[in-house]
Amino acid sequence: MNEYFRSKSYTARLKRMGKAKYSAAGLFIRGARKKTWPRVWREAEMKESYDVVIIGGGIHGLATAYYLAKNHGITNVAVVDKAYLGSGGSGRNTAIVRSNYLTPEGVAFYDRSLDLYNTMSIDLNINVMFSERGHMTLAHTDSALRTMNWRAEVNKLQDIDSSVIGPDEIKKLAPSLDVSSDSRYPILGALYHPPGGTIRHDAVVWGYARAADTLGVDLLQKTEVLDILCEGGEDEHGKGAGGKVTGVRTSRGNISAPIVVNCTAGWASQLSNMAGVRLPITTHPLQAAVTEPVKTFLPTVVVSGSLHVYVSQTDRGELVFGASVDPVATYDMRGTLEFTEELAGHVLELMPGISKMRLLRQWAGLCDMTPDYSPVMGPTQVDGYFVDVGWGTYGFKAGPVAGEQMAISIANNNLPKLIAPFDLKRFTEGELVGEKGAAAVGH
Ligand code: PYC
Repeated sequence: MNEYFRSKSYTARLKRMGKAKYSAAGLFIRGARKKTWPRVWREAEMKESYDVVIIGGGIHGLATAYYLAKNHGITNVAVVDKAYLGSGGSGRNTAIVRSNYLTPEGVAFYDRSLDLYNTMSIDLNINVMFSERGHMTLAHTDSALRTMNWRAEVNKLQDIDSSVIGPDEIKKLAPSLDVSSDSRYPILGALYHPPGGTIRHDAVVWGYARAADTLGVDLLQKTEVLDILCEGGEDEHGKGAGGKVTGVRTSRGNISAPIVVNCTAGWASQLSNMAGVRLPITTHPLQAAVTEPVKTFLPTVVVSGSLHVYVSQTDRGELVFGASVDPVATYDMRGTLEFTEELAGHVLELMPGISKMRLLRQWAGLCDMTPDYSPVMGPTQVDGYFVDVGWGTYGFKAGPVAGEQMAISIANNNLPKLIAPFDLKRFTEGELVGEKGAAAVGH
């Protein structure tokens, strides 16, 4: 367990907040006596109508439900998921958080998410294992270094701790990296972002789910949305611009609701078509892999955009790797040998010393890519139909702020300042928010 959660200050803080803490001894005794664990959330009965139906039981959907209930008192809410909570991108990402983006809009947005991640263990009373271990994006070319300098300047203007460092400092922060000038892709410098790090992604899902459930939100798993019901819209089915949402048709029956929120990843555009709202999204798999556990040797998150790889070491000692999205748009999530070979080759160019480590397994998730690598958020041309989609490879780190801001948007039927730049209209009005340069890897 993280030192912080054993500390007196953590216990005192929980006491002040009237929250209980399971001690390690308590957990052991409970296990030894084979006491059954209480359910973490209810098996809710599906009602015929709700004030808000949220599609997608990942971090975004659950966070939106939680903040609707907690900050706006809107509790007659259902979160529906075709599988189990966290079964999509929320359980398939590489758990990296950071706010060192390229545009001022992106920096402000993702930094609010880091704020929320920072206090999440206390706010949700669950150890999300936030490890603020620092995040380093390597530059191997002059043009990459120029982009790192650009990002550092944009970041500093918003008070984000982010700067460009040279090979000596890089070596101190991550001694296993080969910073010699005769390597195949010499490391010229790096964008270093101390507040970045990793978090246990499942714990974030469970924390939001439990908190939303406690506030009265119904979590409906194995409930697939087959149609979004609308009336008054421009097409022959009453969908599209000018219409309004009336509910959803699910695999377990119809639910009526004046507000439906699409918080999905992977199938966001197909779901949106059901409301007659077309999204500029193509869907690509993103593959990741994990090694056997070894003693801790990599203290920071390391990213190389040019070598298409990012890597961090978990608390258990495994290395978790990811790459860029697969080049072909598809919903297929099978791993490929090309990915493994390319990944292994590039990782060894960065850290030749780990050549004996064995890869344990690989997996893939689906990324909904937009033309400018920024999300699409807020109300749409169909009254009552909201979207929180198009996250590309940035979805996990944005979950808390997306939930918080979507809740404001839904409660007030407006577009709060922090997400106004991500309005769907930007694609017709030419106001793109280009975040490709902040991607962990070149896509
Ligand atoms: O943008 O930091 C990132 C990232 C890591 C994995 C996927 N995207």
